[in-house]
Amino acid sequence: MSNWHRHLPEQLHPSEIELGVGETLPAVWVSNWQTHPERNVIHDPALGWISAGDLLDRSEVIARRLANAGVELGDRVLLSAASSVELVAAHTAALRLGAVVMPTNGAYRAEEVTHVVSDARPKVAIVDRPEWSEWIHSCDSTVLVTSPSVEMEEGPSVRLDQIGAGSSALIGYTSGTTGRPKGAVLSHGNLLSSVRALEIAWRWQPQDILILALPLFHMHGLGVGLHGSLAIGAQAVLLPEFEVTDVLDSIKKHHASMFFGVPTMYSRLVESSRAGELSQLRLCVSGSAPLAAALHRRIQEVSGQRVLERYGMTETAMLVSNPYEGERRPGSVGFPLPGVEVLLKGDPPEILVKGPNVFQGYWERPEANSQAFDDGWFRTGDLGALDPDGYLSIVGRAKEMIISGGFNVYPREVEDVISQHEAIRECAVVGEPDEEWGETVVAFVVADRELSLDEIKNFVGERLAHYKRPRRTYRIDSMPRNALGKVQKHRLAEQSIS
Ligand code: MLC
Ligand code: AMP
Repeated sequence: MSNWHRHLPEQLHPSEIELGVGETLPAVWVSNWQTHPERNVIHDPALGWISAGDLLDRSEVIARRLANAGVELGDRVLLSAASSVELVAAHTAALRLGAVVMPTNGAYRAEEVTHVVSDARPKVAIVDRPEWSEWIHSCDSTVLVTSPSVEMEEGPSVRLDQIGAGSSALIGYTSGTTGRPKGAVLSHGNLLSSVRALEIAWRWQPQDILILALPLFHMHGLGVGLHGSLAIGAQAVLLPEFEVTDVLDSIKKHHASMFFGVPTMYSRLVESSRAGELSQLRLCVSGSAPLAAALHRRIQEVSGQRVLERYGMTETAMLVSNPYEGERRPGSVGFPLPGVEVLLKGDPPEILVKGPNVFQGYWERPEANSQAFDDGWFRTGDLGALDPDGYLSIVGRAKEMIISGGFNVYPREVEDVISQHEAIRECAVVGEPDEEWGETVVAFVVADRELSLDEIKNFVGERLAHYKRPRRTYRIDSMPRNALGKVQKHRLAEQSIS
């Protein structure tokens, strides 16, 4: 299934689509910056607007510092910080140097940080949390740890923008059934083709101003929001935290035209008495988790906005989107984006994809790679259904994963941690539907003694990112198991709870 024409403006034929797969992100960005150095590109609350010329200079200076520190083509650079102009300059500098950026969630705790560091062995880590330095050095003392301003010695000028479209750009960590995050390697061609497809499908223009309150360490904020704005030569207003008032104030102040968010953000926005101010935007996009049809309708009621829901993944960037023109169907994710092909296979039908956006494979995981692909098609682990007129809906997941507020939680990872608690004999973690978070993490435990929720929450919170902590815990007498001894998660709710 492709149906790309559903995304195209009337005058554009599918054969004329140019996804720029032969180019790299920095080549496109630098060309924009050099053409219009006076244009404002990024705004952050501390520095205000910075111009394209300024970003060009900043990225060059930081690239020189990274090179002087020994970063070479193909070396990894870990990046984890609140959104800022400095972070953008560091990110663009690393890519211009040909390094591979590892965007890393700032909520990670010691074990999560050491896992990604020992897995991908970055040469430099650019982080804004002081405790990370010790965590990183505990597993690799050779990593140079620095802050987002990259205060390091400059060194002579270096050759930048030398890489090709097939070169790796990002390693995005994402789990899977094993519970240990794997690095998804995306090339410049993968990321640029996805942005170009969105440019066409969403009519993204240089005059657009995006309010970007998503963190810059995941595909949504980074691969869509930031990379898209820079490639199109548009503007992005960075908000280091999501606050309803800040988002609405920024829309007004900057005469913004777009907002991208996860469903939890929209559920908070509609609660505001000022939600009607969203009507000022040209486009509101939702993704990373299912947008409930009722919330989709509620947003339209209070603001007139028909939110455009789209579907993506770390491994594939953006895949499927509702159309800009025509019906944006609540509960559906729409049609494959230009360049992307989708196939439903198996029973229940799993969504498989092919296209220039599909990643290069998992970092140093040949076995995971062979399981991830089926005859050249990438297996998303999501279950799909097609409406008779071609709209795709995500109806479930073949993979065991909870999406809470747009962040993925893998039950196995949380179970492994809870099981280490001295009083817990067995545990099972599941997702429960939740109006604000979409799903929320819930733990069922068989324990030797009475345990408070806080005890388990804190135990997990010390070892894993805050969003992986259970919000509810039930103590049960025994785990429901099948004849083979496997825990039957669907029967957990029936257990007598003490
Ligand atoms: C924060 N908390 C969460 C949480 N975020 N708990 C569960 N799930 C989450 N996602 C916790 C806090 O630690 C705190 O706990 C409590 O909830 C309330 O915090 P808050 O201040 O209200 O939360 P806030 O910081 O405002 O965060 C909410 C949020 C954030 C929605 C802004 O979660 C967020 O930025 N989500 C976006 C995730 C994202 O970018 N996903 C893209 C993945 S890419 P306590 O105990 O202290 O009260 C992808 C591909 C694709 O999926 O298709 O895009
Ligand atoms: P991640 O691994 O963080 O990139 O998350 C990717 C997963 O998020 C997908 O496999 C889907 O399960 C889910 N996802 C992304 N967008 C949507 C959406 N619009 N509706 C439902 N699920 C989504």
